[in-house]
Amino acid sequence: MKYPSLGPNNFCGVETTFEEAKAVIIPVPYDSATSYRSGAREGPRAAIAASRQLELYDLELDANIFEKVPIYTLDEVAISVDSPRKTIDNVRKTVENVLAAGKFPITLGGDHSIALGPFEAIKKKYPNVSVAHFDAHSDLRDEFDGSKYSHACVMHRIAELGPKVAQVGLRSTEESCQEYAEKNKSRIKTFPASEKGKWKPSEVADHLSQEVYITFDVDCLDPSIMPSTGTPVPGGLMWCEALDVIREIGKKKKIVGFDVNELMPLPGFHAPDFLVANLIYKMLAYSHLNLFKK
Ligand SMILES: [Mn+2]
Repeated sequence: MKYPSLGPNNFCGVETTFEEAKAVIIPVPYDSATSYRSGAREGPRAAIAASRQLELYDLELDANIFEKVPIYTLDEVAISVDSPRKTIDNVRKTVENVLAAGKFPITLGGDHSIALGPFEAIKKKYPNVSVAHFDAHSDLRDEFDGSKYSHACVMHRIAELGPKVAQVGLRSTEESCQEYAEKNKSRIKTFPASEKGKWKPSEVADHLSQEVYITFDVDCLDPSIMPSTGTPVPGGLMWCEALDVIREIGKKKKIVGFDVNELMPLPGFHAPDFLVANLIYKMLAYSHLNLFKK
């Protein structure tokens, strides 16, 4: 006798192979570079578990997103507690393999430090790539907690590789970060959460080069909808506000990969986990808008 089931334990709970996939989920259960509350290592598993409840048909795009962009979920990347750099290298190599196979990489943190891995791989393939950075924090510190690879340093590590950066939803930073941003103001542009409504999504897209990598720290969102994160800050973007920016980037530019990080699941509170599953699914669609008629 057959019982109804949620399908395999992968993103969206789908029967799929690596060969037929257009997009690949890369789970990275790592949170040793966090500065406040840890637990983001549980993020990928929680997001994947929640994603199995997604309705694959999307009302906005009038299409089954999965049918247009089949997704395959890789095994979790091996992490190292010896040094963040070793974990980041493992992530970079995995993303390089996914890119070499001609597939679209989606890296799931884990804390934000891991975003350097996919960006290094992307930058090698797309030298002129720019970065749309969604976050409550600037993450521009050169060093934190005695490490250059703290999650508070990830955007400094990315920015020093030379891309243009749009920081969206910012509301927490400190002097050295401000000085660094000011020194590099032709490349690094801030779209603070406190001024939302004053800047337009199109201005974010216009600052970026043709190829765009998105790194999305879920604490960019307001803690009322995203309490499940290690360093929450009040006054963030709401769901539709964040989607409006990503959709605009997808319309005007070519999104070449993204990561979603810093989901720290709270036991018994599943709405934020499901939000992240929805976010990934929407970002996947906005990264392939040419495949949809709407
Ligand atoms: Mn953050």
